[in-house]
Amino acid sequence: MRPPLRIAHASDIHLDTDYHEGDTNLGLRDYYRGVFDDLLRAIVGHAPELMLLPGDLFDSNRASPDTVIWAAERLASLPFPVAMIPGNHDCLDEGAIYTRFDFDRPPGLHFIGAADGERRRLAELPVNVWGRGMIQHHPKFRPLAKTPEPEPGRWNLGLGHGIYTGSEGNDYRSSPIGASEIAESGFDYLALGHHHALLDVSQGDTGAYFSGAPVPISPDRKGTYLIVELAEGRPPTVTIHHLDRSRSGSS
Ligand SMILES: [Mn+2]
Repeated sequence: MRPPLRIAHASDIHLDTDYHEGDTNLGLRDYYRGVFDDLLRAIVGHAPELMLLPGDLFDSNRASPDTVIWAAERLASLPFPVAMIPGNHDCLDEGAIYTRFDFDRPPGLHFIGAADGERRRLAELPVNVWGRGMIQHHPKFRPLAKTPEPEPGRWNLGLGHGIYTGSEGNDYRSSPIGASEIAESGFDYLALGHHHALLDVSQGDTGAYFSGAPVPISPDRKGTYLIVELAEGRPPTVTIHHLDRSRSGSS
């Protein structure tokens, strides 16, 4: 009998959008940092046991070293572990942030970047987290290819960053994620990133969501993140939460 598990799921923060050091766009840098701070403060308030961050923490691999270290310190100081993968904006291509700064080193931070996929068995929780590191956002990259068999007695979670293609293939899209791949994954919960709007793509027994981005995607839509409750013998309970820091006040 697995104990209940509370997870926070947030994605697509895009730190350092249009900021790459210097004095230009400092207001925009600080706005995105402020949203990230709001997000982490709100999540801490839910007292989750684990946070999942499926990609695009940074807007590009040109994010400033200052912001990269700032973000790593924020994540490492949380009172629960964080499991994360790269997205297309902070992918593992040449010059990647994650090859310059090891997000897997700070205690409590689990960066999964293996190109063939890797299952991380967390020591601190009865949880396995699987993910695959994106090198290039391309139709040949399948974020959910070759997922492992679920391990009995543990919560089996997945991370993925890509485009949901539904049941009709659409394999010309970059980083396609098909409905059947979700259904066959066996994950108890799959945390997805890339779509900036919240989207429920659950299939079969697998709860699967795009959390949406914490930065509002339009003036009339607030930013979002999810709190997911897993308990033996019932589907995941997913609660949508909103963030609404406006851009006014940033230059
Ligand atoms: Mn993306």
